Amino acid sequence: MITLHHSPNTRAASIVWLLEELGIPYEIHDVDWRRPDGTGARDPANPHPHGKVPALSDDGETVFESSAIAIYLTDRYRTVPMGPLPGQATRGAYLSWLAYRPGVMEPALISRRFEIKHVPGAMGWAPADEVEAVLNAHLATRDYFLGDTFSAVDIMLGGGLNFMMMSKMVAETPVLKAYAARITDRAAFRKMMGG
Ligand SMILES: N[C@@H](CCC(=O)N[C@@H](CS)C(=O)NCC(=O)O)C(=O)O
Repeated sequence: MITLHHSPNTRAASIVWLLEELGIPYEIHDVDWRRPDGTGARDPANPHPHGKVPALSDDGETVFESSAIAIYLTDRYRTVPMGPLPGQATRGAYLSWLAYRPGVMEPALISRRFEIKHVPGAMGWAPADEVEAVLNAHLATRDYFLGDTFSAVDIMLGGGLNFMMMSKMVAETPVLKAYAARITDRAAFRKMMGG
């Protein structure tokens, strides 16, 4: 049985959305975590090495980092194909955009939010305005990150983008607004939101 170490209103929501899209059984294990307002604490019942959420346990294996969890689940569970397998078309794009969320998009936009200066060449991510331009240009010519097909990238990266747009960390453009409406008009998204 899959156990998702989780807390409401965190990045763990993306994994709930993905599990709902896959339609596989899972248990939610709510844990405490260190919140930005200084409340909460690492929970010894959470197997994540930094006490972060999400973390996932499955068949005695622990997976942490949202993108790694997404790859693990979409490779292993094919009830509904939610991402290309090795050797299939768009696998490279799939891995690239999954890595882009924690490696580029989040650090760029969160740094800008906290007014941390971007040092070109030294930081592993790109300036926030450049990230916004890349995302807008990519989504201007396709419905989903991988083209015509909704995939786990639209949950992990697209869901994060939607959240950042709602939090005013990303400028709302007609392209991003239409994309966000497209990816959130889904039963699994509504279930994750508690509807
Ligand atoms: N890179 C991680 C980030 C996970 C993360 O930072 N989660 C937050 C909640 S949204 C957390 O658990 N923070 C607690 C802490 O930093 O100790 C991922 O993508 O899964």
